[in-house]
Amino acid sequence: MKIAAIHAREINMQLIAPFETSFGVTHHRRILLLEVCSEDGASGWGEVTAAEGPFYNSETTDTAWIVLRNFLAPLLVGKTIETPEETLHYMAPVRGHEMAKAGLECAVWDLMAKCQSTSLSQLLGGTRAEISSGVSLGIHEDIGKLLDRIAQELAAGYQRVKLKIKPGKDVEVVSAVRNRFPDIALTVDANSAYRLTDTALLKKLDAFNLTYIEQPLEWNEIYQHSKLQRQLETRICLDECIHNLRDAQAAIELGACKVINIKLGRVCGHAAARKMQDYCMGHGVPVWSGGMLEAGVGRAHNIAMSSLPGFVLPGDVSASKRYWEEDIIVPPVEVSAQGTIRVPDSPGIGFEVNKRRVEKLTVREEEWTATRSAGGVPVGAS
Ligand code: OSB
Ligand code: MG
Repeated sequence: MKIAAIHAREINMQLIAPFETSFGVTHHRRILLLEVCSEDGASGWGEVTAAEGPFYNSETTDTAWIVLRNFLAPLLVGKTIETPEETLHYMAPVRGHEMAKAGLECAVWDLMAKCQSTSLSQLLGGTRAEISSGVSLGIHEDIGKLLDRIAQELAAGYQRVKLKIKPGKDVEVVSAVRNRFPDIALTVDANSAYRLTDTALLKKLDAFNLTYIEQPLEWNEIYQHSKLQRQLETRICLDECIHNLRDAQAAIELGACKVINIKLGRVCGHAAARKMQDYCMGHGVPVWSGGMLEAGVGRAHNIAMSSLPGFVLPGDVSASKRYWEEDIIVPPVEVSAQGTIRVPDSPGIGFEVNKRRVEKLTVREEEWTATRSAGGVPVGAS
């Protein structure tokens, strides 16, 4: 299959409610959508999960656009691809920029699946017809409102609740939630807000029977987590500092975590995610799908990934309506009363991209073709 063009669009979308983490508040999203087109007119969709600012990781919507436009697209357009795994190989000269690469890699997987008239889940080797869904709840000023919100999510069927925490919004909040909901599957996510010197405070969380504590320490630091894990009863789940299979291997060997959150964007796409979950499964480390406040395309890719056998814990992949007035895919992602999402079996990601809605939300678009990139990597090209 020859990649003829890449159509890039930036869409802007308002979140239904602001989402607060230890590193900031998000009100609206600036999302890059990538449509990879083959010579014969078929296309596949990917979503770049970089955030607006470099506060979760170092990428942003704008850095992804530049790197895609000037470096990644030229490496891919005009190439003939037999298997989706080759996509990463072509993009290998570019270091880092995992989320930008993943946007393209995921689009190629969708395209390949469509060309083979098979579902993305099936092409990946997924084994689940439905996946388990949990919710990630932002930091709330008011504990009463947080408790009400949790009650509402549990009533909707969600199987696990994850609370964002930060210094000053931790033990007291978790204690109140545990008191009110003694039996629910409960986790916390610090997004790197603590240091090893906070060990005594973090040990207090051992009292609340949490399924895990997500990314308590530095975003780029595995070793410190191994020191912390030795002192905690609660399992550590790493998110920010796992970028590839080697990071996962190092973290597991060092005892830095006992659970891993896999995000397609952070690990460079489906091929890498699949290898990681396989390795983790072989080492008794449960994994689950994280989320990055994705629109429908990213959400659909997360669902397909979560159908792989290593994804044994509920993910942060929840219903479209928790985020958006109207999603960009049809049908929107829906969650059953049992807290599950059905894995589509129609071709590709299994959801239709609502082009009319996408057009309405688009603030910039460009098409990158082979002609423009003829001559290889246009370093510094504009
Ligand atoms: O750490 O998992 C995270 C959102 C933005 C950046 C980082 C994270 C998150 C979430 C939200 O937890 C997950 C979601 O509902 O998409
Ligand atoms: Mg996280």
